[in-house]
Parts: sequence; structure tokens; C-alpha cells
Amino acid sequence: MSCSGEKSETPPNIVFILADDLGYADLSSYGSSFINTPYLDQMAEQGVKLTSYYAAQPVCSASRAAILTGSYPNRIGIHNAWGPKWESGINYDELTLAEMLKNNGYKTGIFGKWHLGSVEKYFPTKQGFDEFYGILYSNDMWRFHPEYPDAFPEDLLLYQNETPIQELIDQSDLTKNITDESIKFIEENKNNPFFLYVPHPQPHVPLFASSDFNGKTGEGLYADVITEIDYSVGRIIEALEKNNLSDNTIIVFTSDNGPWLSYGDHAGSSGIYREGKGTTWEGGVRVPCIIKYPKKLNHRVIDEPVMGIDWLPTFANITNSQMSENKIDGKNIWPLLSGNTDKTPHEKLLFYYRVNELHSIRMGDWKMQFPRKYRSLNGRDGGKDGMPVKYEMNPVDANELYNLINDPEEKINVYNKYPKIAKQIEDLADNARFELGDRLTGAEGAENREIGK
Ligand SMILES: [Ca+2]
Repeated sequence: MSCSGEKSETPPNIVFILADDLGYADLSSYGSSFINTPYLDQMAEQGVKLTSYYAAQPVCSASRAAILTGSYPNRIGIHNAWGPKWESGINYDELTLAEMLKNNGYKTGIFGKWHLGSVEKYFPTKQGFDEFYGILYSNDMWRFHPEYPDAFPEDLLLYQNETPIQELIDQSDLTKNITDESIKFIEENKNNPFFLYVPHPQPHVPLFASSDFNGKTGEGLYADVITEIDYSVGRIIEALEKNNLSDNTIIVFTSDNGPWLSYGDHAGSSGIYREGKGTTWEGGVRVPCIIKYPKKLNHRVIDEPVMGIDWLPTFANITNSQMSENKIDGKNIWPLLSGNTDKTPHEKLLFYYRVNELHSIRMGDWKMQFPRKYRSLNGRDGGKDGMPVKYEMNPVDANELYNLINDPEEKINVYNKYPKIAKQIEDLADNARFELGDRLTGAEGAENREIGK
């Protein structure tokens, strides 16, 4: 409780909507020329629109771990996207966002895709969520996988809390049903503070839209799917308004990583940004992010770099919740969102990928790319109708430096032109390697913590 003597305010509700593999340029308010997203566009006009918001990693499980713990996922032993047989989870020693808010009197619900543990010990209901409706891992980890059907013999199961209630064969109604469950949760909790987490399994392939949306845009199934997600956001906002909750509710909409470009017409777009999911070029990690909180936030467009690790400390600040003693990497970005400062609290943002490999660092306007291989279509078209094409692997042979203000497409390597900047970032990289390790250079991290086993 606050000791300031101020009249205590009703704590705000938090609604966090996460799309899966949605690219930077997939919303009309972020530059899509053929997908219309009126509800999200209105949210961006009324609230805060972030234009340099980053997923912590360009892959599902790791990116989600960052949102829910405030740490770089590799700090807490979490890497990659987990398959159905994966038996680890977020270590119980970590305080999740759901646990933090639950400790502060919030009701907590997750409706959608978890992807942070497939064994019961690590289900969402063991990590701070009162309620769960959805799937435990990605919607393509099933026997209808277009390339590797034998890799996923398990049934893709729809869960209610800890109980499987249905094998999913047709996923067409999933977005709609997740929205229905979310609205039910809002109505059941309208008299108490709540945290509603809606990680949609779409637009991750295989794409599915309900009969109300399938074929309706005339722009292809991907556009239909995004249109349905936008409509879902509209329905959630409407439910909040109907229950007089809108003013004191923080709604966030973002994506867990950039588009899966090898799927071609079933993938999103990163717009001008280079590459997509599975790389730490801008297209893999820079994603849309919109925040609406009518009571406290005015409209603002913010281009300062922030990341998925920032939600936990920011929500702790806004809700006066207690964080754990564990060291985390995220920062409270409330002063930036509310206009009390125009600077990001981050000196640098680290981009790790695969198993603890340091691929990139952003420092201010600059981004350095470190030597490794990354996947690319190298200008070829992606696949069609749900069948991907193969990526090629490109090397980065030496450190490369880009100025994201003059060159947001990361095309012009200016490493030799700015040796002082390069040295500064290389020093940051050395510190990162000392703290968190880097498999590419053989560095053991001094601060990494254990995954839950
Ligand atoms: Ca994803």
C-alpha cells in the first residue's frame, strides 16, 4: 500500500494482446497498403504509438518469457521456440507478471497460446494465472505440418485450465472463441482489478479465420486473419466500454516477433525493415506496439527504443506492485509513455538469439551486427498457400554498424566510418558477454540463471 497519504486510486486493469508473427507493416496505422485495421488504428490515434518497440527475441517462447518476467530470456535460461515434448519452464524462482499482479489482488487470465511449458508443472495456472483457455505451444506443431508432419505426432489440444477439452483439427473458430472467453473474463471481473493476457495463436501459420472473415477482404487469407484479430480488439474495447472499465484499463497490442517470410502469401510484412522472424535484423524484432490508457495517457508517437522486457517493471510502477529481488533487464518506461521524458531509459538493447548467441546491439541511433549466419530469402519469393520455401544462410563475417535514423533498412555498413561509436558498442558487447555469455565467442555468462527443470 502507498504510504504517501494520497487518496488511494482504483488500480488499473491490464489487457495485454499479443499477436503471433505479426510484422511491423501489417496494420494500416503502421503502413499496410491492403490490410485495414480500423480498431487498432483508432487505438493508435487515441493512445501511444511506439515506432521503435522491439520483441526481445525473434522467436516465440523466448519473446514471451521476456514479457512475462522482465528479463532477457537468456538471463533466465530460456531460448528458442519449444516443441510439445519440451519439459522445462520458467523457473519458480522467477516472479512472473501474472504472479506479481496476483500478489497485488488482481485476477489473472490467459486466453490464447502459452508456449512456456508443456508439462503440467509449467502450465500457466502454475505461473500466476487463475484461468487458462487455449493451446500450450504453436498451432503448427501438429501432424498437419506442411514440411515435418512426423515431427509432431501429438494431438494439438485445446485446454481449459489444466484439462484438455478438445483436439483441434479445424482452428477456424479459435480467434473468435478466445475473444469470447476474454470478454467473459472481463465481465466476471468487472468489480475487481484484472490482468487479461490474450496471446492470439494467429497469424502464425497455419492461418485460420472464422467463416465471418474467411475470404471477406478479397486480399487473401493473411489479410482476413489480421482483420479478424483487429475485430477481436474492437470487441474487447467494446466490452470494457460497456462495463465502464475503459478509462481505467491499460490495453497493449503488440506482436511476439516479425513475419515468417518463407511462408510468402501466408506471412506478414516487415515493411522497409530488413528480413523477418528468426533474425535480429530490424524486420525480425521491430513490431507494432500500441498502448491505450485513457485516464493517464494522451496520444503520442514515440520513436525511442524500448523492448518487451520493459512491461513488468512498468506495470509494477503503474500498479504499485512488488517486484522480486532478482536482477532483471527491463526498465520502467512510464515516464517515456506519459511524456515526462523524451528519452528511453536504455543505454543499449541486447539482441540474443538461438541458444545464447549475441547477434546485435542497439545503442541510441546505432545498431551493430555481430558475426554469425542468418537466414534469408535473398530476394526470392516466399511460399504459397501455407507451404514455405527454404531459406538460405547468409554470413555476417565481421562486425557491421548501421545508423537506424539515416538507414533504417540496415543497408549501409558504416563500421569503418565511425570507429568511436563502433568501439563504444563493442565495449557494451564485452560487458554483455561477461554478464550473460555468448556462445558465438565462447563467453560463459556470470549472471545467467537456471531454467525451471
Ligand atoms: Ca511468434
